[in-house]
Amino acid sequence: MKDLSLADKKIVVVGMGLTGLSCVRFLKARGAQVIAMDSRSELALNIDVPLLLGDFDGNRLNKADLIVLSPGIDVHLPVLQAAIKSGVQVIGDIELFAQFNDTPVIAITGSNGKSTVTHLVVNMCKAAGKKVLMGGNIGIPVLDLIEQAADVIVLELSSFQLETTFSLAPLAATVLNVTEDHLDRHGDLEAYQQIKLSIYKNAENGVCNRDDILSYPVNYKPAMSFGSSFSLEGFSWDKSNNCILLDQQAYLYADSCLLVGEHNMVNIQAAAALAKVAGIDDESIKQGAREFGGLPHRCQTVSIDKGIRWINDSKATNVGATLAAINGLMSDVKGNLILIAGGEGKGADFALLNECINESVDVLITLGKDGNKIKGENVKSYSVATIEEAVKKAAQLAVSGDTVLLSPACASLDMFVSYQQRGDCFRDAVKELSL
Ligand code: UMA
Ligand code: ADP
Repeated sequence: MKDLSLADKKIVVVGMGLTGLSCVRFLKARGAQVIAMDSRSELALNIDVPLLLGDFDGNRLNKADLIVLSPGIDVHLPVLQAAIKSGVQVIGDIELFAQFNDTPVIAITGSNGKSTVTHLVVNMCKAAGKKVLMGGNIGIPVLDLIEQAADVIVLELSSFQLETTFSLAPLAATVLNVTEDHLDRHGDLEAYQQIKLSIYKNAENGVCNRDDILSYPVNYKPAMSFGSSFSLEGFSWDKSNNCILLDQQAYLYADSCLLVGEHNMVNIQAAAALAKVAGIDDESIKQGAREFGGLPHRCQTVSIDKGIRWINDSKATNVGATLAAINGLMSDVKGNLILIAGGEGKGADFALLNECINESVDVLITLGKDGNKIKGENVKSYSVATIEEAVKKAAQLAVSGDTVLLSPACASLDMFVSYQQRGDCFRDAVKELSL
C-alpha cells in the first residue's frame, strides 16, 4: 500500500451514508483529525468523531486541510464552492482510494449497464482463478476494500463519484454509453458527458463503444472497441447469426448465454474487452459470460402466467435504459407490449421515448410525478396512482402472448425508497394475481 501520511490532518467528511462512514473509518485508522457533517437534523451514529448536523458549517469547512465529499452531495453547493475558493481541496472516496491503492483496477462507468458489466467482469476474472473484489456505486464503498488482498478490483463508478476523482489510473476502463441522466445535478448533457469521459484520462487501456458517439472520446486511441454493429476489428455483433464476433471471427453465440436482449450482448462485449486487455484468457471470459444470468430488477421475467410474460425492469431509471429494454426485447414479444412507466424524471427529455412508444408499445400505463410527460399518439393510455393499480389495469387488458413491462424511465424516489422496493412491489402485485 502507498504510504501517504494523513496523520493529524484536519479532514471534514461530508455526508454520513455508506461512503461517509467508510471514509471516517479509513481516515481515523490513519490518525487524521476527522469531523463528520450531515445535513440531516437528527442522526444517531456510533462513530468516534465529532458529528455536526444541519446546515454545513462554512467556517469549519474553510479551515479544513481536506474535505471528503459523499457522491450524493453536490460539489456546486455554495458552501463547498466557498471552501474551494479559500484553497481547500474537495475530493471523493474514489480519489482517496486512488491515492492509497496499488491493486490493478478495472473501472466501469456509463449511463446504463454499469452493474451488469461489473458483475460480468467479476465473473470472468473469477473463472480465470483470480482473487477479485468489487465495489463503488454498486453499493460497496471502495475504502472498505483497500485492506483486502486481491489480484484485481472491479469498480462501478457513477458520474457523482467521477466528479471528485482526479488521479485514478485504471488498468482498464470503459464508458459503456452516454444518454441523458442526472441532468438535475450536472446541468446539461455536455457537462455530464465530460465527467463520464474523465475515466479515460489516466487509464492504461481504454475500451470504447464505437456506436455511441457521446461515449467515444475525441482524438483517442482505444485499446479495444465494442458495439452493436459489425466491425472489422474488436468485438462486434453479428445480428443475423446472433453471435458476438472478435476481429470478425465467431466468439460467443447468444444462445449459449443466460443473459438475453441485444443490449446485454453489448454488455458482454464490453466486459470481455475489459477482461481481455486486463490479461484474462478467452476461455475464462467466455465461461464467465455464459454463466451470468443477470441481476434482479433488470429486464427480469418475474412471472409467465396464462401466457402473459411480466418483466420487472425497475432499474430503468432513465430514458436510455427503457429504450434499450423495449428495443432489446421486441423480437421476443409475440402479442401486445404493455408498458408501465413514470416516476421522478430528473429533468429528462422524454421525446425519444415517446417516439419509441408510438412505434413499439400497444398499451401505456403511467404513474408518478412525471408520468404525464410519457405519452404515445394512438396508443391506448391510462394514468394510475400506484404500482398495484398499474398491475391490475395491465391484467385486465393483457391476453395470452402479451408482455407487460415495468420499465419506468424515471427514478423511483417520488413514490418508493428505492428502485428495488418499486420492483418488489411490482413482483408482489403480479404474484397476487395468480392467488
Ligand atoms: N446528505 C447530506 N446533504 C445532502 C445530501 C445528502 O448531508 O445534500 C447526506 C444524507 O443525509 C446521508 C448521506 O449524505 O446521510 C448520503 O450520502 P450519499 O447520498 O452519497 O449516499 P451513500 O450512502 O454514501 O451511497 C453512495 C452512492 N449514492 C449516491 O451516489 C446517491 C451509492 O450509489 C453507492 O452505492 C455508495 O455511495 C457506495 O459507493 C447509489 C446511487 O443511487 C446506489 N447512485 C446513483 C445511481 O446509480 O444513479 C449515482
Ligand atoms: P446501471 O448500473 O448503469 O444502472 P444496470 O446494469 O443496473 O446499469 O442496468 C440498468 C438498466 O439499464 C436496466 O433497466 C437495464 O435493462 C438497462 N441496460 C442494461 N444494459 C444496458 C445497455 N448496454 N444499454 C442501455 N440500457 C441498458
